[in-house]
Amino acid sequence: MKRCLILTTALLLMSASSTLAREDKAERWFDRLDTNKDAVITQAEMEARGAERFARIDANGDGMISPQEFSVRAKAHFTRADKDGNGEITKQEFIAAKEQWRKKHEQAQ
Ligand SMILES: [Ca+2]
Ligand SMILES: [Ca+2]
Ligand SMILES: [Ca+2]
Repeated sequence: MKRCLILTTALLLMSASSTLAREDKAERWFDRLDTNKDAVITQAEMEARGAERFARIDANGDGMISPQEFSVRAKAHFTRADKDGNGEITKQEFIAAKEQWRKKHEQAQ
């Protein structure tokens, strides 16, 4: 279940950055996972990355993501994207949020 959730989250995050060229995206994704920069991704590196992401969502740190914790996370994303706070995300707001997310992650490189 945990792995499934991590995978789903990873896929969501990957699809959110679809404006980047596919190869460029794959390269960045690889670089981010390859924490010791030896050009290979070990299972430990993969798991470390997943654990980090998991820990960010697991607000009370009990090692499980409850539906509430997951929806808190989703709600935070929604609130951030909904610039005018009217409870709806327009296409413009969505595109702007995606762009913002992409820039944030590029800076984090
Ligand atoms: Ca490595
Ligand atoms: Ca929890
Ligand atoms: Ca709005």
